[in-house]
Amino acid sequence: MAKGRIFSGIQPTGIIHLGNYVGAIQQWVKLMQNYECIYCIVDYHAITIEYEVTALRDNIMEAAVTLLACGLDPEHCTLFVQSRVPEHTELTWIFNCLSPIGDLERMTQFKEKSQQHREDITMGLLDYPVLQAADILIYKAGFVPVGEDQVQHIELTRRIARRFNNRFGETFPEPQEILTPTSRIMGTDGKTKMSKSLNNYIGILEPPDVIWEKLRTSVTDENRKRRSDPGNPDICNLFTIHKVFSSADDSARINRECRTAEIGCVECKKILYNNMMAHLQPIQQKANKLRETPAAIISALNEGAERCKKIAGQVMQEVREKAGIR
Ligand code: AQP
Repeated sequence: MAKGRIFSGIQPTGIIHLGNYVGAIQQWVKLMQNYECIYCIVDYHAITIEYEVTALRDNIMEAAVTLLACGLDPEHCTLFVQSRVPEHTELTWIFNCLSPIGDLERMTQFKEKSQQHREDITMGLLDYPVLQAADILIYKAGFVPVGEDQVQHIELTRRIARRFNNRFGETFPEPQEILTPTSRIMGTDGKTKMSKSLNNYIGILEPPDVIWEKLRTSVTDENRKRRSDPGNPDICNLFTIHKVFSSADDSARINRECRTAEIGCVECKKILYNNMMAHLQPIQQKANKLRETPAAIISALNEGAERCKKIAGQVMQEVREKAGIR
């Protein structure tokens, strides 16, 4: 018996990276065992910033390949592409009419993305979290596994659900976020959140030599200027990643030996690389195999969309009736 319904999504904006994997996808896989899980490739979110048409198509397929290779199993979860279920955008409009602009302007992601895309700040970018609220609530999902950066958007989703319920009668649950112990991975620059759209990511399907080069040049504890200086793993992004991929013994040793300068950053990175690749290589092999049968992937996505259309259609009907539409 499932403990409840889960919804989460990922944008097809580029190569899926360690942050997405550790902050969200690893958790998505585990949750399939106990929850009814709906996972979505959110292409309408991906077009809120400038994009290339052909790249978007390729990214949608690559996102599906990556998620399946990471262990999502269409027999035990629903995987689909957002735009195939138009009720997401229909519900967004209703929610727009309940959402003060000030709430949206205060969102940290909007402020950060507006800085990155100064020439191109669209309504879509501002409205991103309302669409996200509709993604979750169109399935009346109770839980949303996300990275720390998305917590503010889940809070907004709860506010939107509350506003709808107060105005039109009890309809939506107030969903809770589910965070992993490592819910924020910084980029290779050590300063900003690892992001697909920034040049600071390590893609989980990138070739081993590329991954090594990115790890080798990643920023660690910047106060450690020389090999003989002791380091501080507490402020080192790579130690955060060690705790995910390295054994408890390796992590404990690195924690100890970094503080006494017995181990240097290059050696530490080599250990991390080996442990990480032992984990990622089977995923990479599975992805290569999946790419050989694109028709099977498209068929899984189509089936997922059909299942979602049924739920979303019913919820939208209830929403229209309560809101006095038709
Ligand atoms: N650096 C991160 N650490 C932990 N979790 C992360 N997530 C993203 N980056 C990190 C989580 O991954 C899930 C999918 O993210 P998304 O594709 O919906 O959008 P995002 O958060 O905007 O991810 P990116 O990589 O930064 O994409 P772009 O650059 O296109 O905006 C979410 O659960 C997110 O929390």
